[in-house]
Amino acid sequence: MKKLFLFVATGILLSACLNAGSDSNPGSSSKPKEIVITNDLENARGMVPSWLNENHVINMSEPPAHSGTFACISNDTTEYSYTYREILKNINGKVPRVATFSGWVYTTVSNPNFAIICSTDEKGSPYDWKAYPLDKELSITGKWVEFSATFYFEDKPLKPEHEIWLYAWNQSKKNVYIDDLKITFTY
Ligand SMILES: [Ca+2]
Repeated sequence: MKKLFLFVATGILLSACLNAGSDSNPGSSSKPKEIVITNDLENARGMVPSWLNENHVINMSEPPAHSGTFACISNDTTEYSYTYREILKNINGKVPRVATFSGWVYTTVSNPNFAIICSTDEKGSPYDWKAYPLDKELSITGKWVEFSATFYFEDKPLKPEHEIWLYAWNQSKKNVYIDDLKITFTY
C-alpha cells in the first residue's frame, strides 16, 4: 500500500513539474486553446477591423434587431453578409483545427437557400471552400433563431499565411437577417 501511494505521489509530482515547465518556458507563452470573436453589429458602420461589407448592416425597425438597433440584411441585392476576413497568423501563432461561426438569424421565407461559408485563400487565390447549409433549420419565418456552423480543417491543412473568410450567403432572394455573430477558433 505504501509503495502504491509513493508511486501515485511521484506521478502527481512529475506531472506538476511538467506543467510548471511548459508554463514557465519563456518564449512559448501559454496560448489559449480557443479564440472567441464576438460582434453585435452595433458598431459595424464605424468599420470594425477584420470585418467587411459593413454597408449590409442596417438600422432595423421591422423586424427589430436581435440586439440593439443594427443587424445585417441579405437578399437579392446583398447576397453576401457582413464578413469576417483575416490572415490566420494575425489571429494566433498557430493555425486553427476548427472554426465555428454562430449567431442569430431571422428569415422571411421558410427553408431559404442560405448557407454559412468558410473559405480560405492562398496568396489571393482560392485554397478551400466549405458551406454549411441552414435551409433545413430555417423552417420558421418571422422569428430570431440561433444558428451554429462548424468547419473542420483536417482534410486540407491550413497555413499561417492563409486568409480566412467567414460569412453567410443568401441565394433565396428574400430578406434574411443575421445579428450577434460569434466566431470561435479552436487550436
Ligand atoms: Ca445588433
